[in-house]
Amino acid sequence: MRERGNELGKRIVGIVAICACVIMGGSNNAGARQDYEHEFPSGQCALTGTGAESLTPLPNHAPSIGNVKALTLFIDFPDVRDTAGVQVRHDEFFPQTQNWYKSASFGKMVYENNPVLRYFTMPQSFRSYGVARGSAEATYARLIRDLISVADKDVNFAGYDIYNVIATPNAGAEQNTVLSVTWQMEPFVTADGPAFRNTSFVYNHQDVDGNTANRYRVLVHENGHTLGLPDLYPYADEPDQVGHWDVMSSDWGANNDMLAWHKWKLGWLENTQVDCVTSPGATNHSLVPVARPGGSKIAVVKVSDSRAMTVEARDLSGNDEGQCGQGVLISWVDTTVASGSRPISVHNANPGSSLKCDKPSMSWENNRRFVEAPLKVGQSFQAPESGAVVEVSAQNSDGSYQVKITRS
Ligand SMILES: [Ca+2]
Ligand SMILES: [Zn+2]
Repeated sequence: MRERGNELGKRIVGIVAICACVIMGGSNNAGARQDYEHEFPSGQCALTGTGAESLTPLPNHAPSIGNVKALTLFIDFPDVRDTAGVQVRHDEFFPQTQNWYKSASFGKMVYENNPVLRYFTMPQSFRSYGVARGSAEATYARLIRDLISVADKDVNFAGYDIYNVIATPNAGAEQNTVLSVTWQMEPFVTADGPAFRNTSFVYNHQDVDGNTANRYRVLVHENGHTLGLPDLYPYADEPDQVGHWDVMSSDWGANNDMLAWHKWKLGWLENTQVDCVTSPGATNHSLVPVARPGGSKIAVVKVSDSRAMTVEARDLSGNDEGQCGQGVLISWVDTTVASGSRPISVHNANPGSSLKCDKPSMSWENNRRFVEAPLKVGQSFQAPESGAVVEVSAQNSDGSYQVKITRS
């Protein structure tokens, strides 16, 4: 469990959600959907490492292309009954989560929400489950088994890619304690057949500075795990290296999109939208901001089979509406690194920036620290590892950035 103070040094803010993806083997094709068509990342820059940022889709995760079926269930407990009503809780997450994925995927992922609009009261008290940040798999297996026991007669569990279990917001935790988590487990036995392979649990609220409009974003983050994405924030007590540039790093506060690497990984970018830079010499790239459809989205400067520097443009459009800084963002991806061990690191091009950003997403020190991470027009950067030089020469009238990359 990690906690952070904000700039006031008073409020304790837990950090986003914990990834606890447990892959327990079993048949790779159990429950596989026939309509899942994924253009797998390919080409010289498709790194081959097998860590959390591997470009090979993991078995048994939810598809990220086409119709993705989510079953959304609501739970409360004998000692913590819901008081606000299920529709209120539902509307915190939908349709915003669906819209977020539609925008982020450029319409390639269609998030089908199937809510059961009632609270199922669990057979045991919230206290008895001992839900805490970092709770073991057994705790969540018990929750799922008990939910099945109370809901199976009323709900057909079969045929879903994602199972959302949303607890009444008053269950057990202060607002700023993060309990939300996603598990991948062997499917559970239900009267309808196997179910609950990929399950996202959401608790309480994640409000920042009284802003309640973006409570849904924790579900976007958790569902990102069901698609196979890792946590980009560090589990250990070490500096964050991504800030607000990906919802798998920061899911609090104002809206943000995903890094282009994640969009490539999920099949939301065509391989033709990836500029692979492997040879010495200069190349020119016109990069369309990742939140906008079309065009080249990412230049990948491959350093080794498992490591690359990535170059992408960010602006304030689409899901990046909540950003403050914009420009050309440079990151390093290492496909040998595990979730929560900083598999991606963003380069901060303007560490001394004094940009004043009053958006609620930027109330954390680490997010503010990376607000102006992108290179602006006229700025350049020489990468210490590859020796490659990235120069941002102009912003075109269509919003794309003109970038020159020179490899030695
Ligand atoms: Ca049933
Ligand atoms: Zn997470």
